[in-house]
Amino acid sequence: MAEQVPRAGFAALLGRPNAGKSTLLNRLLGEKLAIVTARPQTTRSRLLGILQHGSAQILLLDTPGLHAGRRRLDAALNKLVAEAADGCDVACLLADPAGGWPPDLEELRGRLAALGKPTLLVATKLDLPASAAAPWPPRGTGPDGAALRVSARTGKGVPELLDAIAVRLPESPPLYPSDQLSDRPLRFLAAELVREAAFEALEQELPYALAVEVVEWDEAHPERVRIRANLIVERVSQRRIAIGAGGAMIKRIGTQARLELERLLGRRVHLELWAKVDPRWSRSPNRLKSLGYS
Ligand SMILES: Nc1nc2c(ncn2[C@@H]2O[C@H](COP(=O)(O)OP(=O)(O)OP(=O)(O)O)[C@@H](O)[C@H]2O)c(=O)[nH]1
Ligand SMILES: [Mg+2]
Repeated sequence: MAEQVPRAGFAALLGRPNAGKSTLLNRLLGEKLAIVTARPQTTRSRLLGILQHGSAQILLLDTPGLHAGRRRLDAALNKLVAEAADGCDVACLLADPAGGWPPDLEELRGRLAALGKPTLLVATKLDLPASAAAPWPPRGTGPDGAALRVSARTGKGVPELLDAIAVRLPESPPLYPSDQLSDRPLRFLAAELVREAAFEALEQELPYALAVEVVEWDEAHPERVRIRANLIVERVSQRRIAIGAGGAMIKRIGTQARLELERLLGRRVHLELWAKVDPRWSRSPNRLKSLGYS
């Protein structure tokens, strides 16, 4: 029988880069909130998605992938992951089973167990034969985690995952207004969509060194929103790549980003993109903060 007690709380999606956390967040919400790319380390901040499931309000937290980098940005991201893990009511540890069970995830699982946190072990990418064929739950993870398999691509296993999260949340009235989708302002989501378009267009040419800031947002025109954004890179050579021959690259990024922004805002968008050099952006605590990464 369906449970009627109102519940509410935070469910963190945790895992290595590329495990499929952001894709799953979008699938669980039924909306594209988080950006997704084929390259690891796409997510750089904690992103809250708010969802009603039966009588439970699930506050889903997308997080950056756990990784061992030593740059200031890496440290800031891993701190966000640790905070999300410690602060959540239910932890979902995600891994593509085709890649095995990573030691840092096992370490995190141990820490969550010591804290007494309800933990779900979630195998992702069930639609891929290699992932579906790999054993789950991983050996040696002990009996304390409930194990599930999902595909964010097809939606298989998603209702079961939502049920499993909901029953583990504390009894509580809703914590956010029921019509709110996220805790992030549109301006931040817009900057993320531009970053996604840039990551896709630039492929491997600009590995990590790109950030986006929205510097102007003008709704004075009744029919369209005018947005000006900077692509921030660390070197002059990277700026040249981001602009491309005759401006072709930045134009391509702008066109793709504009389509996504129009979908997000439900309005026509005039997007102006500039490429800027800031050699210190990923090392400056203030900069990381103003970009929403810490
Ligand atoms: N086939 C398949 N691919 C998936 C699925 N979920 C995610 N992917 C792909 O896996 C890649 C990484 O997905 P993301 O959702 O960005 O992964 P993430 O865990 O958020 O990665 P970071 O933000 O880098 O930590 C993308 O190319 C996705 O399209 C799935 O259920 N099936
Ligand atoms: Mg992500």
